[in-house]
Amino acid sequence: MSKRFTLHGFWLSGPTYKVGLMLSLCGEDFAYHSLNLRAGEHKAPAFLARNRFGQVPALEDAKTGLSLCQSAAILDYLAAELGQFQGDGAAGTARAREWMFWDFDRLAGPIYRSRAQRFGLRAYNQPIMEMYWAEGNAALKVLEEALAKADWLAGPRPTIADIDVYGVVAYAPQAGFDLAVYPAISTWMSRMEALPGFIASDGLPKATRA
Ligand SMILES: N[C@@H](CCC(=O)N[C@@H](CS)C(=O)NCC(=O)O)C(=O)O
Repeated sequence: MSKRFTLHGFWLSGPTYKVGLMLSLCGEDFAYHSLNLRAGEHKAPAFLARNRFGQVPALEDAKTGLSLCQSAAILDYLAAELGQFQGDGAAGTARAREWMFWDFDRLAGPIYRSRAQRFGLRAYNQPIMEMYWAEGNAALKVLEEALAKADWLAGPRPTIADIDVYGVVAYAPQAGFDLAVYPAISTWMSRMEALPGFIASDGLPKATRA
């Protein structure tokens, strides 16, 4: 049977993982189109028609005919469409979005970029790496303080804010950040990993699947 959602992405991509994790936690089996970023498939006209920004991920929804991009916007859309992992009311929705916007503003850059450097995909100089180190730890400290006071980021239950932020913090060890010094984050990660349908960050398909 054909699937409602097709995720276009790359298995090493954190933003692709966020969307795969959301779909999986929502119990949605999805088709997957793996793009070869080295070959520039994400800049080809066929893909630019799905994502004008030329980046993975993109999500195709066969039910609405929409093709969406930007992982945080996709999580927001899925939460509304599937009625799962939403914040409570307008206030809870706004709180969840605050965390998602903060994530890409403060947390994702230093962690994803430090990881890319370690994987040999980027060649930042020492002062830039030191800046990412300081910025990454400053953001992790903010997260640690929030999670020392509450089990979840935006209300009494897990929301897309937790899924979005988890989709960055999961890569922190590969980026060289030591999560052992952040006990509240580590405990929250265990709570996330215990949710039904959880998939780990290396659990995205490595090839296209129908
Ligand atoms: N803010 C975007 C970031 C997406 C992003 O950075 N994707 C990377 C892969 S992890 C990409 O496609 N890079 C290729 C490029 O930007 O040309 C999102 O959350 O979806």
